[in-house]
Amino acid sequence: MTVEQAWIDRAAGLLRGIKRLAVLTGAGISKESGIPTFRDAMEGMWARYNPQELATPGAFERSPKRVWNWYAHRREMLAEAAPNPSHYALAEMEAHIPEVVVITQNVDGLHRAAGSTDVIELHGNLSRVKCLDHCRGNPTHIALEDALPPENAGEEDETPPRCPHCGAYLRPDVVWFGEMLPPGALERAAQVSRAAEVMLVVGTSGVVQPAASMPLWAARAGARLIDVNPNPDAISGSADVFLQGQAGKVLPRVVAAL
Ligand code: BV8
Repeated sequence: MTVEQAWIDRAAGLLRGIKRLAVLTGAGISKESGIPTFRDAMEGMWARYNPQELATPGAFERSPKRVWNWYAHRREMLAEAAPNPSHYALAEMEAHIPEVVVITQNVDGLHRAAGSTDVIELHGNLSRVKCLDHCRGNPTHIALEDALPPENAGEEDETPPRCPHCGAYLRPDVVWFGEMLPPGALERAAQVSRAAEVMLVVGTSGVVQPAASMPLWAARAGARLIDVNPNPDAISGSADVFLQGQAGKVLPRVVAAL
């Protein structure tokens, strides 16, 4: 489905001449980089798990090595992934709009890789691991090559790699369901949402909180909303412009029309 040029022009019209743009992105923007969204059925050995059951502190407590392996698998997929035209289009917007802040739910680091200079990672970053016990402060980041090896390697109760300082398990530096968002990230994302003249929402189902409330905070403070998604999502109905299409096809056209 190709979005009518009139709608592209309408979105570009809302963006032209503004000073402050907030962008909220979700897993959908990375789909064209080959990274499955949370809604996609998980492939292969992970097909029988629901991400929301694996991305929790309880899952890690019950099966630390399984959860560790799931994130190791995702890190391997990420190693093959590159930013797609939608990531580059957002980076290019910085040439047209003085302040562009990308607030992302994604943990893949692709916005910075594409050149966006102001990115708030609400849910952490898959490429970083940290000590489960925050033994040198929260977070205590550990380079994987410095980790102590798993205990009981090859056994049923094999552990994840461990912290070289205290021996606790390592865990991915991401925000699990039921965990607080990084304090600085949430506060700044709320402030940026409320100060924005336009919020551009890309590739999110608008389900996961508190990220999903940010377009509401922006609109209540007077921002116009543009939503980009091939499917209607929880935000489409309240958007000033809903561009129903793939971000990698739509966003470059919006930038070209600026
Ligand atoms: C918290 C890191 C305080 C891990 C993730 C109300 C208030 C506060 C909390 C809650 C609340 N209600 C419920 C909660 C609890 C929970 C929550 O939101 N649950 C949901 C399921 C209802 N929230 C939390 O726990 C948060 N913590 O609030 O702390 C607290 C603490 C305790 C108790 C209460 C409150 C923490 C949430 C963070 C979870 N971690 N990621 C990891 O990645 O492993 S979230 C995870 O889900 C990813 O970040 C991912 O981004 C997100 C899924 O959402 P989307 O990004 O939207 O992706 P999704 O797959 O859903 O949709 C993709 C969209 O893309 C689709 O619409 C599709 O159509 C579209 N698309 C597809 N292709 C394209 C496309 N779009 C554009 N172009 C394309 N080509």
